[in-house]
Amino acid sequence: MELGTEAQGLRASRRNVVRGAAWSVPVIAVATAAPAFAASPCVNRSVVVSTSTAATTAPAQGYTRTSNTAASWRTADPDGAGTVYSAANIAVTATKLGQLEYGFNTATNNLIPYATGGVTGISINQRPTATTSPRGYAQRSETTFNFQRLVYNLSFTIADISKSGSATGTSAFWDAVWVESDGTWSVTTRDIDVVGGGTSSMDPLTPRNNAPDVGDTDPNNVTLTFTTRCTYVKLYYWSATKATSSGGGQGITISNMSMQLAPDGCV
Ligand SMILES: [Ca+2]
Ligand SMILES: [Ca+2]
Ligand SMILES: [Ca+2]
Repeated sequence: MELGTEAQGLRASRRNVVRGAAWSVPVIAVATAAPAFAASPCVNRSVVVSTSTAATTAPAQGYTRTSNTAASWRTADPDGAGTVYSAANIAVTATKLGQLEYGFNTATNNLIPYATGGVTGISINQRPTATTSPRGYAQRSETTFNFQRLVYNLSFTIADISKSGSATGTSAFWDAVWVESDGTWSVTTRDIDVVGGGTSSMDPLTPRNNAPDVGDTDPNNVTLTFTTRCTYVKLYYWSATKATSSGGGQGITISNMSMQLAPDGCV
């Protein structure tokens, strides 16, 4: 492993919390003539998104990685073989700008599934093309999750928003993330080491200056929860350090994604 790069093993050891599926209860209007057990129209149901590819029912749910720049994700079907609800497809695409390449310890491990220690998600991994490459927002990846139908109450965790080095020394990498979406969201759970609003390139989610995360046991995770429906989430990810020290590979994991889906025909 290069000096100053992040180790998957460190991230694998961190504790994380799995969010269980919370199924909506159909609302039955007692005082009306609604047939027993009939769900109200357009009642959303919750689903989680797994990176498991061991689907046993068609259409398969799970995660299919094509390359560093493309993958497809599919939720569970909210009512299984039932015909009221359908699963949602999520197209994942990545681009990069500046002197940056995909992967942090190998050039082929961007958008890799990550399912360890109770976390199911995908990792965004990148590094400078050379140790002397500049750092900062101009050298960034842009990863988009396009939901191919409206999703409600989206929630996911961005895990391992970290930096290398000491509080006062130089850093080989310094994670910084800006989250763009057509939905409204807020940070609902935040590790104490993570600062920033995450709403622009000038105010990213990032480790506070005196809290390098390498080697500690805090996960430096944040959980985002949406209060409106949305159709996409775009993550701008770069290294905020101005240093040009050796290494510089960096990664974050998008995990524990859950959402609600409307019945077919409802919006
Ligand atoms: Ca179904
Ligand atoms: Ca990281
Ligand atoms: Ca921490």
